[in-house]
Amino acid sequence: MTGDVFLHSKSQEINLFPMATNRTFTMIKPDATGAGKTGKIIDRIIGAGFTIKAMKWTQLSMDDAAAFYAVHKERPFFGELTEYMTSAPIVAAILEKDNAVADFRTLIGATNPAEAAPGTIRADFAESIAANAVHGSDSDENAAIEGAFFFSARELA
Ligand code: IDP
Ligand code: MG
Repeated sequence: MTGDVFLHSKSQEINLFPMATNRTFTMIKPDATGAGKTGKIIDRIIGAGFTIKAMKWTQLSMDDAAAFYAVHKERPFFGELTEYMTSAPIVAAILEKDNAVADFRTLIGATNPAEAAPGTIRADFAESIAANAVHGSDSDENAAIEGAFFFSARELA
């Protein structure tokens, strides 16, 4: 949203907010890693123009999942979500691209794969609204918070 603001001069353009919209955070979720879909999903992500800045294979503890999804703790599906997210390994990654947050949400499709547009990652790989293959940050602010949950400052540099 702020990424298109430029200062113009005779010889150059200076982006005033170079970090504003070019990073997002993703997880490949347990249904996808457990079903051997990780490579295909990473291919889709790279094919859509994202650059992987950092990536790790790890498994969430219950404390990790509860902290990561704290925003959803009052929702009826919170218990199901945290059980599911701890059930098998996940792949966490920082992705870079112009307009990363919005473009990645478009690439993955709607939360419920039954409603996800054809050709999106969730339409093609997700099992259900809970086990929906991938996470994608919903704002620049949350992308930064979520990335810092998994990666050190050195890994984010
Ligand atoms: P999002 O992942 O598309 O941003 P959110 O509403 O932020 O969707 O929900 C976070 C995650 O919680 C979803 O990706 C999905 O795994 C799970 N979830 C969302 N709604 C439901 C539901 O109605 N039943 C079970 N799990 C759900
Ligand atoms: Mg969300």
